[in-house]
Amino acid sequence: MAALRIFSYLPNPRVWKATIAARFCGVDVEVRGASGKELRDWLWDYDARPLAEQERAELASLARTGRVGLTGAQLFKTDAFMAAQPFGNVPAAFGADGKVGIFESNSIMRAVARLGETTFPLYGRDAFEASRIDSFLDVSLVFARDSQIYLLALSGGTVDAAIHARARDAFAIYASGIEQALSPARDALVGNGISIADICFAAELALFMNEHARTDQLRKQGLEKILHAGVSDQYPLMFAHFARLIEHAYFAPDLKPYVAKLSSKAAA
Ligand SMILES: N[C@@H](CCC(=O)N[C@@H](CS)C(=O)NCC(=O)O)C(=O)O
Repeated sequence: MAALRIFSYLPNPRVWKATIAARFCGVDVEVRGASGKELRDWLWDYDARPLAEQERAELASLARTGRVGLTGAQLFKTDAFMAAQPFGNVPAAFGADGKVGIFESNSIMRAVARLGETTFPLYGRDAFEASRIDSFLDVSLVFARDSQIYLLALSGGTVDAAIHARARDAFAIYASGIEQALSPARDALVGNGISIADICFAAELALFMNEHARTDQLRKQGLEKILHAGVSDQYPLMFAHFARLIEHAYFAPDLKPYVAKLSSKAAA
């Protein structure tokens, strides 16, 4: 039985924070899920599974209205799911018995790092390194919040100048800090080796690249791309670090095809 089970819409770079960490640490992680659209017809539970039409009718009392991403959708979340996952979000992770729920993708990734700490020190070598890693995870979540609002508005056709400006500023603050942390020529955000700070960074930047797939929305609103053609010259160390991480054997299986697909949309 896997040490951790994760349920989510797929593909989802936030789930890959955990699967990349799992490769470093030799932790067995099981991922269950389907596209966001299909998850509307799934039972949201430790034992998550697709529901047949008749089952959906029988379980109508479980239906809860989605609020983030799956806004307005009727989602079949069991009481046990809500007990383990009080915010009702995905990715949703569970310990092996399904009783302990872990939510927030950064915390799910931390769980993997802790489970595999004797194999690889992904969560730092001492209290100070671990806390500095937490600092990067915290700033990444602040960026991720504005990034999520922006990407959902882009995919939902509701982006406006205010949402765009907030995401642009959030990206500039995040990217400047990452650039500074990598100066003058560092190849990891904390200490001397890859940590979950680097994994989180790579996953969040990959997710943000979904902007490339929504240029028509931006054009309609007369807005500029945040990841415009010259952005890698503004943050050269950050983009070089990203490029290195994407090629890494433990990152590549998840992130490389995803980033390649979005990069090709940027080029188009
Ligand atoms: N910051 C969270 C984001 C989780 C999140 O917002 N998930 C949304 C989908 S993008 C969700 O599960 N929505 C379900 C609902 O609204 O009921 C993380 O990194 O895990």
